[in-house]
Amino acid sequence: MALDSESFSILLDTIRRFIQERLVPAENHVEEYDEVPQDIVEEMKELGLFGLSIPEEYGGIGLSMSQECQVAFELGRTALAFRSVFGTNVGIGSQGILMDGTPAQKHEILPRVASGELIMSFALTEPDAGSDAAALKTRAEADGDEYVLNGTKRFITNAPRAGAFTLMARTGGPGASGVSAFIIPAALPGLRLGKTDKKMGQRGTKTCDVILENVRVPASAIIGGVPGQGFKTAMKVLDRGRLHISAVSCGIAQRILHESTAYARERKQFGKAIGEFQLIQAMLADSQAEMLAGWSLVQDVSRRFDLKPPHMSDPEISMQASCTKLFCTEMVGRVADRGVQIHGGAGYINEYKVERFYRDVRLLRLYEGTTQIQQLIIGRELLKSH
Ligand code: COS
Repeated sequence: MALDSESFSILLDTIRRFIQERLVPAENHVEEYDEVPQDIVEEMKELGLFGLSIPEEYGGIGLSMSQECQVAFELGRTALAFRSVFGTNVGIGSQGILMDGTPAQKHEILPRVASGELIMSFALTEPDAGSDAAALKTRAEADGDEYVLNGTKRFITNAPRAGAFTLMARTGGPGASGVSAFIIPAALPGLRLGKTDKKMGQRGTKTCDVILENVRVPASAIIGGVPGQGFKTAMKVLDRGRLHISAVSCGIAQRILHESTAYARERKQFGKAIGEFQLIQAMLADSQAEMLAGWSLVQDVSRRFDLKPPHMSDPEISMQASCTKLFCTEMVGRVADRGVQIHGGAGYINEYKVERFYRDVRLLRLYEGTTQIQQLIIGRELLKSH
């Protein structure tokens, strides 16, 4: 699956223009009011952004992974809250259904996801199960041809906006093989949301708890209709998500470099622009080199990802996706830190964009698997295969 190269290049130009003309000017609004304006959300729907990764047969644009990463790079060049509005529809919220869903599930859900009519969110994390995802406790008890769900999901991105969840719950015994993935409509009796979380950064993105108390769904709500497959579905979804997040990391690194270079050119000390000092140039140069290394890695691994069937997992590619996330998210942390350093005292003031980007990028090293989880996946695979 991929968009032909001519249409893709037109799409990329359109998205670049939309970012420059509509999103960048709205960054201060998002920071101040902690929300993405609704007129911008409507424009995102018209542009097809909610359906970037959904195949054309379900009403989406049908980008390949490497094309999606190029779009994610562009979206990284503005406040990360904008991407988050449709990020779960493009990635972790929808891809489990696309990879492992039944034909009926795909036909029912994906066209609404692609149009943006339905916001899908991904509910894996719990109060006692984060990195150790297979330890999740939310129970789904079989009752005739229904399941009854009880438990709490935590830090769920887009839950306050979601119309439905791809939600992992335990239908069997302990460990990964006891987990099933469900499609859970948000409006069901017994499902409620916690208070919206107050976060360090990424103002305008919304996360909260999802609490399930005797929520009933038909057995047909299990993705693919087969219990016990949900952990693998979640892992496959995260493999792709980690590449997407890596591309976003490179995009925001590029933006921070842009802000830092502009400041270094303008700001004068000791009678000249600070950019003329080699110690400032060294910081800019390190950031540029590292950003380029990260972006090359994303492009290479996303192309490899596209060579395998999208619903199949390949331990080598999973390992490479983890290498990419590890490198790119750590890289943008360093780039943001240097960005603040180049700005001096101004870098600590909210009016300058690097202050908020510094806070925003901190999350990239945490969600969709911490750096330490990526190290663990890479280490395990090396020991298995060498
Ligand atoms: N694709 C497909 N299947 C996978 C997979 C992948 N990427 N990774 C693991 N699996 C399969 C394994 O092959 C295994 O299947 P079998 O039992 O048939 O052999 C099963 O899933 C269990 O895998 P494993 O034994 O490796 O599970 P662990 O509990 O040891 O944990 C980690 C694996 C730590 C890698 C996993 O829990 C993880 O990624 N944690 C981080 C979760 C995360 O990213 N959370 C962020 C929240 S979402 S924003």
